[in-house]
Amino acid sequence: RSRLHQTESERKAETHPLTWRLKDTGERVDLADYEAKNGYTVVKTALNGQSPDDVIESLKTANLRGRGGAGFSAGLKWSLTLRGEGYPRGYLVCNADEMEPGTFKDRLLMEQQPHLLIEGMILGAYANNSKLGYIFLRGEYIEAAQSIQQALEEARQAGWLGDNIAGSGFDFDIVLHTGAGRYICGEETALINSLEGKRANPRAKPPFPGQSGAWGKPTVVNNVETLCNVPAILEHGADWYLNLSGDRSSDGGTKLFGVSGRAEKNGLWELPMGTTGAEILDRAGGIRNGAKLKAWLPGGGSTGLLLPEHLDLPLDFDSIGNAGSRLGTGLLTVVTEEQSIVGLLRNLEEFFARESCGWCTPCRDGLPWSVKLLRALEKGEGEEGDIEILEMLARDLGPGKTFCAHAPGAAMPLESALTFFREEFEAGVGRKKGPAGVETVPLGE
Ligand code: L3W
Repeated sequence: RSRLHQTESERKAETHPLTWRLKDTGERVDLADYEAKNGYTVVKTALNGQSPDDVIESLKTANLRGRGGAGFSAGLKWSLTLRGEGYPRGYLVCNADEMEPGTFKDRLLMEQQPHLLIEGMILGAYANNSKLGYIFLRGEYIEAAQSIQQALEEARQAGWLGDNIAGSGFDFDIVLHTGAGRYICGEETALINSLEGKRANPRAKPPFPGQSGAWGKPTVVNNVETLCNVPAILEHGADWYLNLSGDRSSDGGTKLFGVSGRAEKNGLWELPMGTTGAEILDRAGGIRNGAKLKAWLPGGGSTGLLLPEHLDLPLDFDSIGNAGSRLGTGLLTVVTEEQSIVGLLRNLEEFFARESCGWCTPCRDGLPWSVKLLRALEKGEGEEGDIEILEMLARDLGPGKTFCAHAPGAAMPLESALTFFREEFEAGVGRKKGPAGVETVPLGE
């Protein structure tokens, strides 16, 4: 079970839009619990009192940026969808294919609070003129699937899904679609192909899904956490939401931040956007067994490594981007001095190589090549020139060289590791065994 390390008394409706209704026991918040805490009231008021454009305007003002990792403005995405007379109604798709290494935030939301997601999707569908929504869920998330399925039944029976929702004349329902557990299905156009029953290869963009997505119709794809922010923004207002980050970040709002790897107390916290890595690590009780921090990934395996000196940066999209990495999913992976950076990269690149769809050559052939070199360097059996090839791969798998963001995501930790920890790679050249005293520990322990 995903762990939220904030008690009910710490979480308030005024400051914790995503988590204030959760129970300390981690039990699922059912419809009765959810409605008792104001659940679905904003569906009634928004669908009867606001136009779709009003909803979109609120999202834009709140500066809600995509929580899947890319940080694209949700309001802008919604405003770019084809709409109006003559256009067929499209689809709203929730990207719940959470598989980024070290990331488990959406699982908590779906297992424990599925009605918040459904409420966010109803509002999203209203704004985008969609009659049907899909939740594309990672296949291994069995408990989340049960939780969502049960919540969908409850919502239908209560009239929150179906025809004429809250007497507004708006019809909407949601289909839960479970995937087969492939990372590439989280790429929005691969997800759409998979939903259509095709092989999950990404499509070229443009056209963006908002113009031509599932079955050629306008399709909006949003991450779980992004959609879960929508009800509170409409209930309390865009300015309220923006101010939740105070002067920590101009991004506004809160974020589910988390820690995994070698911290004392791995888990999740809902904190203002712009909270620093140091504060989050502090909440996690610091590094396990008093070890020393060597590096950290700010938001999953497809983000660049940062150093201890970066811990005081505000964790938001621009600050982490300016430091040469990406906020990504905002779930930190802690790497200590005893761990091998070459081993860490070998582990990550094995994952990315395995999860490549194989559609374009640099990704299909480049990622296994990096794995081969990293395995050799880890064993101390690397050859002269291997590091230069890895540098070339990090460059040639970068943005703009491949069909989708998969290979550029894989290149990011590699490039940063070669920049910050080159001596560890050099130590693996021409030796018969790994560098003394450096232990290799896989991620995801
Ligand atoms: C209309 C335009 N729409 C961009 C839309 C686009 C998409 C969104 C972001 O993901 C991230 C990376 C990792 N008109 C538009 C437009 N859009 N320009 O905005 O697009 P983009 O291309 O910036 O990124 P992306 O390919 O959607 C890349 C993260 O994904 N990642 C993995 C994440 C995994 C999880 C998970 O397991 N939960 O999140 C891997 O790279 O952080 O930043 O909707 O259509 N002109």
